[in-house]
Amino acid sequence: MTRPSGPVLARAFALAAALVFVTAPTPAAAQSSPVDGLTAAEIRDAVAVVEADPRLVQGAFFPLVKLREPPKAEVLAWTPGAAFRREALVQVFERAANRLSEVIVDLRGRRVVSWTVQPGRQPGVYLSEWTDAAAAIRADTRWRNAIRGRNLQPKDIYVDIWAPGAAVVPGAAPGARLLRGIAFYRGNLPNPYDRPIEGLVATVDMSTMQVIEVTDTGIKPVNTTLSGATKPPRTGFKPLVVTQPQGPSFTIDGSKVSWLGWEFRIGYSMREGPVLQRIGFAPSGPPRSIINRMSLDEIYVPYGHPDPQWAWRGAMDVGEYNTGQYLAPLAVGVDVPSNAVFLDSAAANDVSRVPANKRTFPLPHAVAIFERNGGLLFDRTDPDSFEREGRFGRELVVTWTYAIGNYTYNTEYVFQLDGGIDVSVGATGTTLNRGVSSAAEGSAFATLVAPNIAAPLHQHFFSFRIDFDVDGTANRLVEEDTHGSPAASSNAFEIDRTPITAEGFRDLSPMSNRHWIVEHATKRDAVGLPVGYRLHPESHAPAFADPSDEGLRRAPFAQHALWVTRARDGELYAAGDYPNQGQIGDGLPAFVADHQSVDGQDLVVWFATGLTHIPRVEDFPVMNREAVGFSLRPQGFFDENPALDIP
Ligand SMILES: [Cu+2]
Repeated sequence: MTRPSGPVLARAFALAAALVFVTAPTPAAAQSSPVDGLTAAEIRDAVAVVEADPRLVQGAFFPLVKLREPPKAEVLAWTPGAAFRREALVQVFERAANRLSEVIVDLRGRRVVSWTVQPGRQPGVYLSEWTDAAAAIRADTRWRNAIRGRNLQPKDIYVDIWAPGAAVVPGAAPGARLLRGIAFYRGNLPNPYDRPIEGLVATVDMSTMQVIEVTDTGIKPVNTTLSGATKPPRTGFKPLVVTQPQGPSFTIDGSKVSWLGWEFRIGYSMREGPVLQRIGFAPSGPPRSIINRMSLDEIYVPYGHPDPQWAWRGAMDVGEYNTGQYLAPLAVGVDVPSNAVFLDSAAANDVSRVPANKRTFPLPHAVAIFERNGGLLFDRTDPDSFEREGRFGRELVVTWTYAIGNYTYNTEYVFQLDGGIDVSVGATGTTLNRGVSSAAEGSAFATLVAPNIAAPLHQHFFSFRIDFDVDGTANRLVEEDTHGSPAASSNAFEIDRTPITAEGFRDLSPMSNRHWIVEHATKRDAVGLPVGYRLHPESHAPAFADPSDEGLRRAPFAQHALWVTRARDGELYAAGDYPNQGQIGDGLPAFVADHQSVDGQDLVVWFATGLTHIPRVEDFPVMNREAVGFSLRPQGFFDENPALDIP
């Protein structure tokens, strides 16, 4: 949602290879795998092949370069050491012609496999556009006059660039690629997001680079001072040290992480960032498959303010901005404890025909992996002797953070000793604020967070694509609702189990404790129950926009929390491949349109967790991390508690 300073700075550097573990000793013979993200060298090779093709026009941009993942059948059939397909997807965008092409490059054969024009489709906002769109707005006389009309100087203004979302811009050419700029006072102060300049929005046609609209709905007070008085640091902190004198209990081989019975790989995409692959677990012996692939595939952040300068704002951060290129450099003592091991990555420079050492920019410390205390795992106490049998828990945390505009999103996958996985996404940063003239104005559809500053109500939806393979690919989704059984007895309650046999969607139902189980179609545990994994929602956020709202209609995962589809190669994103200025019906509605059977099939669960953000005064000028998520727990997957062997 704004200019990403980190990647721009990082462009000054070049990185030899992506996915480098910089703290842990690198194994001598790290094996690569079909699901590994592209290395910096592979990005260079892929772009070089495209640049050698006569179809590439002068000045074209590369908004996205990522691994074209092999068909799932090939991933499942692959064994370490065997040969595998290696292909890249390179988006080519011709700015003046407003034309997107998608090029598949065979990295082994160094050749173009296909070059496909995608008429009417828009790539995500790419890095060069942040500066180019802001420059066009800064040069516009109407905009400059609007700034001066507020007794401010254009040089003191930070222009925040946004995908247009649901904006309707009179005068825009049909299908024009648009970006919008909103304004904040920067002056000589850090972080401008607590100093909104209300009422002023400019729209740029990104083909002509002309500002086609400047709307100014009137002058509101502007905060031009540093928010939050400088206070002396709180005192009394004693050192809190985490040490692992013998090193971590996990090992890393290439992209593969192994930890106390767990095994998984960490892939990477410039679109959604790190992707967990091939997740399996068994307390002893070879890991049993649980999930083939899991990623945070889309985010949707709709604002609930009716003001026309706000009604269009609904950021779809993953697909509209390719969040994978905005991974923040994680730091000990800020993001993670001192026993963390880091992973670096790299993303592609969007400018064509740059020198090879500028082709990529590094994403240092893109992923962190660490163990942490899990508190009490279990205890039982003998009723006669009071002798306790207890175990202390331990967790493996895999985490990364996207810094995208005023928000920072932090994702944590927490692996448990008993086969559980807890997934959470945290939002921190500064709320998107507006200037207001009165407390009453600031309290309508918003929270007044400071004098003349209000934070409009909004929601954050996070879609997770979870390609379950519970003990194999033949799976079944079952919905469980709990309800009272007064006919049996006033105290009685029971469970309804409803198999979801066809592609479609399901809604949250906290009042019936609704959760879902992905079961193997035929396998049973020792007592005859289906082998399965339970998905339990930990938060509940129904969309509050009207169903007719254009933004909501383009975000199917905000309409219904759970969708189930057949596992199909290429169906990776809940709002489709092209959500920027996208089309209603793309993504999940299209995937489920023919209602194929998912009964005993290879299925994918798309689960959206959400946060309804009613801002508090305490969220200003920076909000503390607020997290939402869901948990995955074995249900009948094992024949008894799989943590009985914990020492
Ligand atoms: Cu928020």
